[in-house]
Amino acid sequence: MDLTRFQAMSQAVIDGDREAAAALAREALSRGFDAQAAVENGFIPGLQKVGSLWESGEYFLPELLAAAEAMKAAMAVLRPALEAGREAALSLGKVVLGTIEGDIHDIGKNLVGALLSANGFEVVDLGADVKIDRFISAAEETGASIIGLSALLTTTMLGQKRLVEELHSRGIRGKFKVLVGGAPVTQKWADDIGADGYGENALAAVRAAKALTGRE
Ligand code: B1M
Repeated sequence: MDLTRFQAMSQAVIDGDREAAAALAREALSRGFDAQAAVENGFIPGLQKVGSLWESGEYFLPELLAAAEAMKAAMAVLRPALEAGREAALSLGKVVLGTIEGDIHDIGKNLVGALLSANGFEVVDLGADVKIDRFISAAEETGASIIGLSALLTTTMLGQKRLVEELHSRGIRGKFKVLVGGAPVTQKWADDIGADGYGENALAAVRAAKALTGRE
């Protein structure tokens, strides 16, 4: 895909233009372009730019929301292609996934879910703003081997730490692997809180999940 198409994707998100974002996503698929490249080189850079415009005070909440909606419109078109190639028979195990309580950001989490799914994991997506107790009970109920926690706010990152502590205090820390990620999350943070894995992006999350299940 040429640079101008990626730039157009990015611009559609910056403009908060849902129709343009969806149309560009459809065009990419109809031309046989790689859905993941469209997300990572086209749409995500647009959202990153929106984040900078917000930080510098040029964008306000309505623009942030419109950008998120445009990103979601593109993802709705691309998601089936992102998940394609999944082999029904293959299951690397279950991952209970969600964004931590107090945090409604779910675009990155959805992307991680789509790629985990595409790579043979069964994903139990609890959504966003999920309480710690809900993560643990869903993992127990579904027999998941991994609990995946997304956090986009420096405040909600603390929820990842609390979940690990809660597993310890219930005496079930060894039962689940904890995978963490999200824009403010780092490998150091993951190590500090005693998480088992960290993904800087969705692909890294898949690699980490595979490593945690001994598949890589
Ligand atoms: Co908000 N927001 N937002 N926002 N928002 C950020 C995160 C912020 C960095 C913007 C900024 O100031 N530059 C800032 C946080 C600052 C901080 O905590 N230090 C911020 C803020 C402040 C807020 C509000 C508080 C604003 C307000 O109301 N005053 C509010 C919070 C509400 C709440 O949650 N309680 C808020 C609201 C929103 C919207 C609703 C408008 C919208 C979210 C819509 C939605 O998700 N449904 C929104 C958006 C869009 C953003 C930015 C611009 C983009 C986030 C995004 O989707 N990125 C963001 C700025 C930024 O991140 N640069 C910002 C694209 C996505 C693909 O990347 O989510 O990082 P990301 O996911 C990546 C990796 O992190 C990783 O893989 C993904 C794919 O590569 N990953 C994992 C993610 N989860 C993972 C889990 C894993 C492994 C990897 O394992 C389980």
